[in-house]
Amino acid sequence: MELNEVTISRAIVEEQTRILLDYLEMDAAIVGGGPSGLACAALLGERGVKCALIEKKLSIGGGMWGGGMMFPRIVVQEEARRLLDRFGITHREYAPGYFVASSVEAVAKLTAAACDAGVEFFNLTTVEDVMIKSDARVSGLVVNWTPVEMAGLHVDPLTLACACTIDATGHDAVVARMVEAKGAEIAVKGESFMWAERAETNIVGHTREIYPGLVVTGMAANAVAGESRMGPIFGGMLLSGERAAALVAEKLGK
Ligand code: 48F
Repeated sequence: MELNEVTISRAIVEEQTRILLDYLEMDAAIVGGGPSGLACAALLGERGVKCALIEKKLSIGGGMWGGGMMFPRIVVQEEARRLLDRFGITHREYAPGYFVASSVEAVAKLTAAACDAGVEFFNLTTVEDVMIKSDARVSGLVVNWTPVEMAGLHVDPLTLACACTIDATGHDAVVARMVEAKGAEIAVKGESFMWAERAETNIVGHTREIYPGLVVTGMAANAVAGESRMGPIFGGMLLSGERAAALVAEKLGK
Protein backbone atom coordinates (compact mmCIF):
# COMPACT_ATOMS: atom_id res chain seq x y z
CA MET A 1 0.00 0.00 0.00
CA GLU A 2 1.05 3.61 -0.53
CA LEU A 3 1.30 5.54 2.73
CA ASN A 4 -0.11 9.02 3.08
CA GLU A 5 1.27 11.19 5.89
CA VAL A 6 -1.86 13.31 6.13
CA THR A 7 -4.03 10.21 6.58
CA ILE A 8 -1.78 9.19 9.47
CA SER A 9 -2.12 12.63 11.04
CA ARG A 10 -5.87 12.69 10.44
CA ALA A 11 -6.29 9.26 12.06
CA ILE A 12 -4.52 10.37 15.22
CA VAL A 13 -6.21 13.75 15.57
CA GLU A 14 -9.71 12.54 14.74
CA GLU A 15 -9.53 9.42 16.90
CA GLN A 16 -8.18 11.15 20.00
CA THR A 17 -10.54 14.09 19.58
CA ARG A 18 -13.47 11.67 19.40
CA ILE A 19 -12.30 10.00 22.62
CA LEU A 20 -11.69 13.29 24.41
CA LEU A 21 -15.15 14.56 23.45
CA ASP A 22 -16.68 11.33 24.76
CA TYR A 23 -14.79 11.65 28.05
CA LEU A 24 -15.69 15.26 28.74
CA GLU A 25 -18.33 13.55 30.88
CA MET A 26 -17.59 10.28 32.65
CA ASP A 27 -18.42 8.22 35.73
CA ALA A 28 -14.99 8.13 37.35
CA ALA A 29 -11.68 9.89 36.80
CA ILE A 30 -8.57 8.35 38.34
CA VAL A 31 -5.81 10.89 38.81
CA GLY A 32 -2.40 9.20 38.79
CA GLY A 33 -1.19 6.06 37.03
CA GLY A 34 0.79 4.40 39.81
CA PRO A 35 -0.09 0.95 41.16
CA SER A 36 -3.11 2.04 43.19
CA GLY A 37 -4.59 4.07 40.34
CA LEU A 38 -3.97 1.32 37.81
CA ALA A 39 -5.51 -1.38 40.02
CA CYS A 40 -8.49 0.86 40.75
CA ALA A 41 -8.97 1.71 37.08
CA ALA A 42 -8.77 -1.91 35.93
CA LEU A 43 -11.28 -3.08 38.54
CA LEU A 44 -13.68 -0.20 37.85
CA GLY A 45 -13.47 -0.82 34.12
CA GLU A 46 -14.24 -4.50 34.70
CA ARG A 47 -17.45 -3.45 36.46
CA GLY A 48 -18.55 -1.44 33.44
CA VAL A 49 -17.77 1.99 34.91
CA LYS A 50 -16.90 4.59 32.28
CA CYS A 51 -13.55 5.75 33.58
CA ALA A 52 -10.36 7.40 32.50
CA LEU A 53 -6.93 7.50 34.05
CA ILE A 54 -5.20 10.86 33.89
CA GLU A 55 -1.42 10.82 34.25
CA LYS A 56 0.80 13.86 34.08
CA LYS A 57 3.90 12.01 32.94
CA LEU A 58 4.61 10.43 29.58
CA SER A 59 4.61 6.94 31.02
CA ILE A 60 2.09 5.16 33.20
CA GLY A 61 3.39 3.31 36.27
CA GLY A 62 4.24 5.96 38.84
CA GLY A 63 6.67 4.75 41.48
CA MET A 64 6.36 1.10 40.59
CA TRP A 65 8.80 0.98 37.66
CA GLY A 66 11.82 1.61 39.83
CA GLY A 67 11.15 -1.17 42.36
CA GLY A 68 13.34 -0.54 45.38
CA MET A 69 16.24 1.88 44.83
CA MET A 70 16.24 1.05 41.11
CA PHE A 71 16.36 -2.72 41.63
CA PRO A 72 13.35 -3.49 39.42
CA ARG A 73 11.68 -5.88 41.84
CA ILE A 74 8.72 -5.41 44.13
CA VAL A 75 7.55 -7.32 47.18
CA VAL A 76 3.91 -8.19 47.79
CA GLN A 77 2.72 -9.85 50.98
CA GLU A 78 0.40 -12.81 51.42
CA GLU A 79 -2.75 -10.72 51.87
CA ALA A 80 -2.47 -9.29 48.35
CA ARG A 81 -1.15 -12.34 46.55
CA ARG A 82 -4.59 -13.01 45.04
CA LEU A 83 -4.30 -9.67 43.19
CA LEU A 84 -0.98 -10.72 41.67
CA ASP A 85 -2.79 -13.84 40.47
CA ARG A 86 -5.78 -11.85 39.28
CA PHE A 87 -3.64 -9.59 37.12
CA GLY A 88 -1.41 -12.45 35.96
CA ILE A 89 1.77 -11.04 37.52
CA THR A 90 4.42 -13.75 37.83
CA HIS A 91 5.80 -14.07 41.36
CA ARG A 92 8.00 -16.23 43.52
CA GLU A 93 7.76 -16.86 47.24
CA TYR A 94 11.00 -15.48 48.62
CA ALA A 95 10.24 -16.20 52.27
CA PRO A 96 6.96 -17.35 53.87
CA GLY A 97 4.33 -14.76 52.92
CA TYR A 98 6.74 -12.53 50.94
CA PHE A 99 6.30 -12.68 47.18
CA VAL A 100 8.73 -11.03 44.80
CA ALA A 101 7.86 -9.91 41.27
CA SER A 102 9.29 -7.85 38.42
CA SER A 103 8.25 -4.21 38.74
CA VAL A 104 8.25 -3.86 34.95
CA GLU A 105 5.97 -6.86 34.50
CA ALA A 106 3.71 -5.60 37.27
CA VAL A 107 3.23 -2.20 35.61
CA ALA A 108 2.76 -3.80 32.19
CA LYS A 109 0.18 -6.32 33.40
CA LEU A 110 -1.79 -3.77 35.44
CA THR A 111 -1.81 -1.40 32.49
CA ALA A 112 -2.88 -4.18 30.12
CA ALA A 113 -5.69 -5.17 32.51
CA ALA A 114 -6.95 -1.59 32.57
CA CYS A 115 -6.79 -1.38 28.76
CA ASP A 116 -8.64 -4.69 28.42
CA ALA A 117 -11.30 -3.39 30.82
CA GLY A 118 -11.95 -0.40 28.54
CA VAL A 119 -10.22 2.29 30.59
CA GLU A 120 -9.13 5.33 28.57
CA PHE A 121 -5.71 6.82 29.30
CA PHE A 122 -4.90 10.51 29.13
CA ASN A 123 -1.18 10.73 29.69
CA LEU A 124 0.87 13.92 29.49
CA THR A 125 -2.16 15.55 31.11
CA THR A 126 -1.93 17.36 34.43
CA VAL A 127 -4.84 17.88 36.79
CA GLU A 128 -4.35 21.44 37.98
CA ASP A 129 -7.62 22.11 39.80
CA VAL A 130 -11.01 20.67 40.67
CA MET A 131 -14.54 21.84 40.00
CA ILE A 132 -16.71 22.34 43.10
CA LYS A 133 -20.05 24.14 42.80
CA SER A 134 -22.90 24.92 45.17
CA ASP A 135 -23.59 21.25 45.82
CA ALA A 136 -20.21 21.12 47.62
CA ARG A 137 -18.85 18.05 45.86
CA VAL A 138 -15.99 17.44 43.48
CA SER A 139 -17.79 17.23 40.16
CA GLY A 140 -14.99 17.71 37.69
CA LEU A 141 -11.31 18.17 36.98
CA VAL A 142 -9.46 21.06 35.43
CA VAL A 143 -6.76 19.72 33.11
CA ASN A 144 -4.02 20.96 30.88
CA TRP A 145 -1.19 19.48 28.84
CA THR A 146 1.78 18.79 31.10
CA PRO A 147 4.22 20.53 28.69
CA VAL A 148 2.12 23.70 29.03
CA GLU A 149 2.50 23.53 32.80
CA MET A 150 6.22 22.72 32.55
CA ALA A 151 6.87 25.63 30.21
CA GLY A 152 4.90 27.99 32.42
CA LEU A 153 2.78 29.06 29.46
CA HIS A 154 -0.34 31.09 30.12
CA VAL A 155 -2.83 28.76 28.43
CA ASP A 156 -6.25 28.21 29.94
CA PRO A 157 -7.16 24.62 30.82
CA LEU A 158 -10.22 22.55 29.95
CA THR A 159 -12.69 20.88 32.32
CA LEU A 160 -13.81 17.26 32.49
CA ALA A 161 -16.99 16.37 34.40
CA CYS A 162 -16.95 13.21 36.52
CA ALA A 163 -19.32 11.79 39.10
CA CYS A 164 -16.38 10.47 41.15
CA THR A 165 -12.74 11.43 41.34
CA ILE A 166 -10.08 9.13 42.72
CA ASP A 167 -6.93 10.78 44.01
CA ALA A 168 -4.16 8.27 43.25
CA THR A 169 -1.38 10.85 43.05
CA GLY A 170 0.87 9.17 45.62
CA HIS A 171 2.86 10.79 48.40
CA ASP A 172 1.81 14.34 47.47
CA ALA A 173 -1.96 13.69 47.59
CA VAL A 174 -2.28 16.41 44.98
CA VAL A 175 -6.05 16.47 44.49
CA ALA A 176 -6.81 16.28 48.20
CA ARG A 177 -4.45 19.21 48.78
CA MET A 178 -6.20 21.23 46.07
CA VAL A 179 -9.53 20.72 47.81
CA GLU A 180 -7.99 21.55 51.18
CA ALA A 181 -6.32 24.68 49.81
CA LYS A 182 -9.64 26.02 48.55
CA GLY A 183 -11.05 26.02 52.07
CA ALA A 184 -12.99 22.75 52.12
CA GLU A 185 -13.14 21.13 55.51
CA ILE A 186 -10.60 18.40 54.99
CA ALA A 187 -7.11 18.18 56.43
CA VAL A 188 -4.18 16.56 54.65
CA LYS A 189 -1.84 15.61 57.46
CA GLY A 190 1.07 14.46 55.29
CA GLU A 191 2.76 11.09 55.39
CA SER A 192 4.67 9.88 58.41
CA PHE A 193 7.91 7.95 58.83
CA MET A 194 8.73 4.61 57.23
CA TRP A 195 6.90 1.80 59.03
CA ALA A 196 5.93 -0.88 56.54
CA GLU A 197 3.85 -3.05 58.87
CA ARG A 198 1.75 -0.15 60.09
CA ALA A 199 1.39 1.55 56.72
CA GLU A 200 0.34 -1.63 54.94
CA THR A 201 -2.05 -2.70 57.69
CA ASN A 202 -3.88 0.62 57.79
CA ILE A 203 -3.94 1.70 54.16
CA VAL A 204 -7.20 -0.01 53.21
CA GLY A 205 -8.93 1.71 56.13
CA HIS A 206 -7.58 5.06 54.98
CA THR A 207 -8.98 4.47 51.49
CA ARG A 208 -12.23 6.41 51.68
CA GLU A 209 -14.30 9.27 50.41
CA ILE A 210 -12.71 12.27 52.12
CA TYR A 211 -14.99 14.84 50.52
CA PRO A 212 -18.17 14.34 48.50
CA GLY A 213 -17.11 12.95 45.13
CA LEU A 214 -13.46 12.49 46.11
CA VAL A 215 -11.97 9.12 47.11
CA VAL A 216 -8.31 8.73 48.07
CA THR A 217 -6.25 5.63 47.34
CA GLY A 218 -2.65 4.43 47.59
CA MET A 219 -0.03 6.63 49.21
CA ALA A 220 -2.41 9.58 48.84
CA ALA A 221 -4.75 7.83 51.30
CA ASN A 222 -1.93 7.38 53.81
CA ALA A 223 -0.69 10.94 53.28
CA VAL A 224 -4.15 12.39 53.97
CA ALA A 225 -4.38 10.34 57.16
CA GLY A 226 -0.88 11.22 58.43
CA GLU A 227 -0.05 7.53 58.10
CA SER A 228 3.40 5.96 57.61
CA ARG A 229 5.09 5.20 54.31
CA MET A 230 6.09 1.65 53.47
CA GLY A 231 8.80 1.59 50.82
CA PRO A 232 8.86 -0.98 48.01
CA ILE A 233 6.20 -3.35 49.31
CA PHE A 234 3.18 -2.98 47.05
CA GLY A 235 0.44 -5.20 48.44
CA GLY A 236 -1.20 -2.24 50.16
CA MET A 237 -1.28 -0.27 46.90
CA LEU A 238 -3.15 -3.07 45.12
CA LEU A 239 -5.52 -3.66 48.04
CA SER A 240 -6.18 0.06 48.35
CA GLY A 241 -6.90 0.35 44.62
CA GLU A 242 -9.30 -2.56 44.95
CA ARG A 243 -11.03 -0.91 47.91
CA ALA A 244 -11.33 2.42 46.06
CA ALA A 245 -12.89 0.65 43.08
CA ALA A 246 -15.43 -1.06 45.34
CA LEU A 247 -16.34 2.23 47.04
CA VAL A 248 -16.76 4.08 43.76
CA ALA A 249 -18.71 1.26 42.11
CA GLU A 250 -21.05 1.18 45.09
CA LYS A 251 -21.59 4.95 44.89
CA LEU A 252 -22.34 4.65 41.18
CA GLY A 253 -24.61 1.65 41.68
CA LYS A 254 -22.42 -0.58 39.50
O1 48F B 1 3.43 7.67 43.27
P1 48F B 1 2.57 6.68 42.62
O2 48F B 1 3.19 5.40 42.19
O3 48F B 1 1.29 6.45 43.58
P2 48F B 1 0.67 5.18 44.34
O4 48F B 1 -0.23 4.43 43.44
O5 48F B 1 1.92 4.23 44.63
C1 48F B 1 2.96 4.58 45.49
C2 48F B 1 4.13 3.69 45.19
O6 48F B 1 4.57 3.89 43.87
C3 48F B 1 5.33 3.89 46.13
C4 48F B 1 5.05 3.48 47.52
C5 48F B 1 4.40 2.18 47.83
O7 48F B 1 5.16 1.15 47.70
O8 48F B 1 5.34 4.18 48.45
O9 48F B 1 5.73 5.24 46.09
O10 48F B 1 0.14 5.69 45.61
O11 48F B 1 1.88 7.33 41.35
C6 48F B 1 1.26 8.59 41.40
C7 48F B 1 1.10 9.09 39.98
O12 48F B 1 0.32 10.28 40.00
C8 48F B 1 0.82 11.15 39.00
C9 48F B 1 2.33 10.96 39.08
O13 48F B 1 2.99 11.38 37.90
C10 48F B 1 2.44 9.46 39.32
O14 48F B 1 2.58 8.72 38.13
N1 48F B 1 0.39 12.53 39.29
C11 48F B 1 0.79 13.29 40.34
N2 48F B 1 0.20 14.50 40.29
C12 48F B 1 -0.60 14.51 39.20
C13 48F B 1 -0.48 13.23 38.56
C14 48F B 1 -1.46 15.48 38.60
N3 48F B 1 -1.62 16.69 39.11
N4 48F B 1 -2.12 15.13 37.47
C15 48F B 1 -1.98 13.90 36.92
N5 48F B 1 -1.17 12.94 37.44
